This record gives sequence, structure tokens and C-alpha cells, in this order.
Amino acid sequence: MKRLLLIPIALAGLAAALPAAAQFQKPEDAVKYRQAVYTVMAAHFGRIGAMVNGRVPFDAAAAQTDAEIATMMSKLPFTAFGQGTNVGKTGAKPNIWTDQAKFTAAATKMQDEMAKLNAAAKTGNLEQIKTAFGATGAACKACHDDFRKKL
Ligand code: ASC
Repeated sequence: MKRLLLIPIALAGLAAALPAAAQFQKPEDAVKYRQAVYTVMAAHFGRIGAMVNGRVPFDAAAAQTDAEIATMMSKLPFTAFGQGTNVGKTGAKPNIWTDQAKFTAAATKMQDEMAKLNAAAKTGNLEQIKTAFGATGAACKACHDDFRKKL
């Protein structure tokens, strides 16, 4: 019984250790995955933006939920930029794969600012949320400027 239980645990450990590329069946799947994650992240980040900009009334509980989801999403896209995933309909620029240190730094900056936005949302203080929202948006934009094709 105990041994049988260990098998799925061992498999899960193995899956986590596999190269990110191996977690997607096809390169196109990685593209779809990261685009889906950015879509969800932008939707929830945007809802906070609407409150910050006064387009919708501030709702502290909603902002907290949106920030939590956006923070979760912020952690996901970067395993989906493995070698060989610069394929198909992508807004990703090729320098993602040639300037990886800079791309990772930009990604980490966004994640750090998003985590601060999440902490600010938990306070329920709109001024703190506004400040953190601005810093997070700047981190999104900085990465887009360097690594996303112009729309
Ligand atoms: C958003 C969104 C982005 C960022 C970026 C910030 O709401 O969808 O991609 O903010 O525009 O400059």
C-alpha cells in the first residue's frame, strides 16, 4: 500500500524535474498555454485597473480576488517559452531566446511587482493599490517594449 502510494509521488517529482519543453506535447501547445495565461492575467489585472482609474467603483474584495488570480497567473507563462517554441502565431520576439537573462529579469520584475500589488490588495487601501498597480503596469510595459512584437 505504502509503496503504491509512492509511485504517483515519484512520478509527480519526475514531471516537475523534466525540462519545461517536455511538459507540452507540441511547441504550439506551449504558445497556446502562455497566451491563455496572459489573457487571464490581463483580464484580472484590468479589472483592478478599472477600479484604480475610477471607471468602476472600488470593491476591496473583488480587487483582492483579482490580484490573487493575477499573481497566480504571473508565475505561469515562463515555463512555456522553452527552446523551439518560437512558432506559429506569436507576439513573442526572437530575442526572448537569445537574450534570456534579460527576459528572465523582466519577467521576475513583473512577478515581484505583481506580488506587491497582491499584498496591497489585501490591505484594502485604494491608494496603496493604485501605487502598486502603476508599478506593475510599468513592469508589464517594459517587458512588452523589449520582447513583444508591436501590434
Ligand atoms: C494591462 C494589460 C497589459 C498591461 C500593459 C501595461 O492591463 O493588459 O498588457 O496592462 O498594458 O502597460
